[in-house]
Amino acid sequence: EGVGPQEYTGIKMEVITNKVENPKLKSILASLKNKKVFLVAATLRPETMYGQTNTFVGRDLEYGFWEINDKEVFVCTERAARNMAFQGFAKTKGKPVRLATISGNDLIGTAVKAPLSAYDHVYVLPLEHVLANKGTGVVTSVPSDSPDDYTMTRDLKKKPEFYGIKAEWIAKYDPIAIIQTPSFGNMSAVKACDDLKIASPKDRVQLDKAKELVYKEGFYSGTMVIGAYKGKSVADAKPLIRQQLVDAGLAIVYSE
Ligand code: A2H
Repeated sequence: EGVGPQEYTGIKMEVITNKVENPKLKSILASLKNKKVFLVAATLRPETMYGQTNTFVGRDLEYGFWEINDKEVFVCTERAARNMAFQGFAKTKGKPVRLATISGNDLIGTAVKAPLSAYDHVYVLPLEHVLANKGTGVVTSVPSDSPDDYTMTRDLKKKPEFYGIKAEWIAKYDPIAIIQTPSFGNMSAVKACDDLKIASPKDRVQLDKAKELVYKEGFYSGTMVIGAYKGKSVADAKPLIRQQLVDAGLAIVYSE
């Protein structure tokens, strides 16, 4: 990290308005009338969107509702909105327009559409180490291929009451096989976490090891086993899937 700009894909996860229960979110959505509202999740791995099981936010982070054009509102941190505004994602270049503000805590339990996922909709869940100064503050969760996502969703399934979530927001959302790898099979994060005996999302040292192993294996030796580019290498499929998402209006590309 730190060398040159990082190119992120912002995945547009539309809020399913008629499923919203949180009163604060409900009243904000009512004030936005006919606009579509998207949580925008920043990922370096757009080809893994087939395996999304949920989305993460930081409970204590502050999220803005940013007017992108007459029809669309993005939900992300102010820092990300400023970045995006300079890259053409704002009505007036460089000038983000804030329509409302909400805490991550009030986003938890929101049902959102998950582009490309086998699951019709997924839920917003809490993650402790969402960094305020990276991406959009919204992180898509792919437990099959991300050790962080796997250990966190496993813990949320085990202890929903401890985390203050409804069990149904994650209980039936199992990891989906999306990438075949030579040494970790088709659930590389699950295999690596088991091999390294990672017991908790707080086991940072081992998790960093697992992340490195899984990332190298998946990205450089992996093959897609799902979707339009099934059979292609992950490295070849990545830009094609990113473009497919952008063309469908389901993603944006931005750098920081
Ligand atoms: B990646 P880098 Cl399957 N705080 O997406 C913490 N983590 C964040 C974040 C934030 N504010 N914003 C994005 N991220 C995560 C998918 C994925 C990712 C897979 C495998 C590896 C992986 C699904 N989660 O990243 O520090 C996002 O998770 C491994 C590096 O900028 C994003 O891509 O390199 C990645 O971290 C960006 O991390």
